[in-house]
Amino acid sequence: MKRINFSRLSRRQVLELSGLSGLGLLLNSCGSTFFEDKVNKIFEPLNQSVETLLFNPEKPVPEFPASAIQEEALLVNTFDLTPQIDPETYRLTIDGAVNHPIQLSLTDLKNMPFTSMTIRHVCVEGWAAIVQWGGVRLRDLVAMVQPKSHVRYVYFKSADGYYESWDLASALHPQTLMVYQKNGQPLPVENGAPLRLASPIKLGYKQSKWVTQITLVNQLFPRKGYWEDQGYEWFAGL
Ligand SMILES: Nc1nc2c(c(=O)[nH]1)N[C@H]1C(S)=C(S)[C@@H](COP(=O)(O)O)O[C@H]1N2
Ligand SMILES: [Mo]
Repeated sequence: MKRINFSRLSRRQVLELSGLSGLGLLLNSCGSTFFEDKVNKIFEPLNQSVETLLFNPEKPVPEFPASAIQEEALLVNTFDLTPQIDPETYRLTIDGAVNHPIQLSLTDLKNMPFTSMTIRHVCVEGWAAIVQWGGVRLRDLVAMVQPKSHVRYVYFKSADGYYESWDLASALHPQTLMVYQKNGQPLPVENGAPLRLASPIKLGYKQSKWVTQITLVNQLFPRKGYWEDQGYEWFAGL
């Protein structure tokens, strides 16, 4: 994995990221509900605390060389209409159980540290493709909003009505990215422009396209995800 453009991080952003150091003080004091405890038991050991996961990133999955990219193999898989989003007015909202909810423009996102990865995308329908994705780490976005201690899951809302939920550990994996680039080019609209999820640790249907809102929550809602609510597995790990 390659990280560049560190110098483009503003002083304010660096301060915001480092503001996490005070997080530990706020944590583990609030009582959790019976339901939450039950859910946490079921999904253990997924439910490590947000601060543990932010400060101790999991090991990366091996990546592929650029020569392995399979340009034609990534099939467009969209359940309904393709939303057309104006990149100028687009805003990504990050909210929920956080101390500092934010709205980011595409320019804000492009000014954050850039990460590129070449990984395999696997669709449950029986096809796969090696793809290069470029964008920002979701963990950097989560760090910016300063999550509360009881955050355990992350919801993603898409402009086409798609929705998804992820466990926190997978969302904070160093190769879980919000991307605006595919195979070295600006992300095409059919693949989720202006911004989509990409990660080598989850099946294709977990990787929401056209993401407009990321919400950090302490428990799963009855609606877990577009395909999950029709019987597909929720965790969908690779
Ligand atoms: N918003 C949204 N995201 C989505 C989907 C969708 O229909 N809508 N399909 C999912 C499925 S099943 C797969 S395999 C991948 C496909 O991504 P691609 O169309 O860029 O190949 O997107 C996922 N993300
Ligand atoms: Mo898929």
